[in-house]
Amino acid sequence: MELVAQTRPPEAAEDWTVPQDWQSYSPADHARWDRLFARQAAMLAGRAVPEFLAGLDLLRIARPGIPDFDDLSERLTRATGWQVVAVPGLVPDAVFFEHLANRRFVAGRFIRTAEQIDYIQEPDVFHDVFGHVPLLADPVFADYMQAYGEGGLRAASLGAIERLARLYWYTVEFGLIRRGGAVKLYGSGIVSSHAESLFALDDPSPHHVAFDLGRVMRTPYRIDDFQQSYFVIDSFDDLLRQTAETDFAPLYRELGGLADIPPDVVLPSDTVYRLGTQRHAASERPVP
Ligand code: HBI
Ligand code: FE
Repeated sequence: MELVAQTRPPEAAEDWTVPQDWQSYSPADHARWDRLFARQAAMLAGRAVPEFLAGLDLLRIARPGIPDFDDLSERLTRATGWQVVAVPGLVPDAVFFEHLANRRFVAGRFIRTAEQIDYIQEPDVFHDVFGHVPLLADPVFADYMQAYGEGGLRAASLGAIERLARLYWYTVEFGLIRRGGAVKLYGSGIVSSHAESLFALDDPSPHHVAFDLGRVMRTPYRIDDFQQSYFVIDSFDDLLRQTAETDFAPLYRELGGLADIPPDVVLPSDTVYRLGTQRHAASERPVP
């Protein structure tokens, strides 16, 4: 699932980390962060799962400017033992998993340009810190992320990284959660995107389907447009339990004999919370 050819830049350490070099952000960089932050914070009240909003608060991510990873790590370590470390961009899968397994979240240190405000391919500091870090202050989600890293290291040796990447995609990046009779956002790819925060909940196009581990691992995803199906978990406890209690090696073997399920398809065996119209994908209009 590597998007780019990867060779370690000379300034990066063996584990691919680099200093964040916080002093080198310009006033314009901080202003772009503030603009992104203000827009998302306003829209997420009531849409994001409360644990996400609590994490923003606990970690003081609302303070003006791009967060300093050392400050952030200090607060995060007190909450759940996680740290945030800077990397130059996407890192190889094995490096990524090794950091997660050791409760280190790797974050891009660059910030998108003004032209990229609404869409970027490589994860920048806004996606990584605003999108991912708040939930790492939640003890259950924090354990899930570590378990994912450990599972990744095992999946690599079983040739199953693509399947495991689908799990990451449909939970950590684009997951929805049921809470108090409503569906809320928790996936970082959604909460860090203005347009997808609206689309995932308010647009009638996408399906909302109950999360099931094997089902999700059979579902390819798109990286160039809004998702066609979102998978809805019951709780972070349930997500952690489903993954912790599953022996992945036999599951990978079982799935090897089953066809992929296109992302616009629902199965008779699915619990469908909302059957989408799929109108957005059918219109073939790429995200601007
Ligand atoms: N590197 N910096 C960075 N961020 C990611 O989210 C990331 C990565 N490398 C690999 C990767 N994700 C994926 O392989 C896994 O989620 C499967
Ligand atoms: Fe991400």
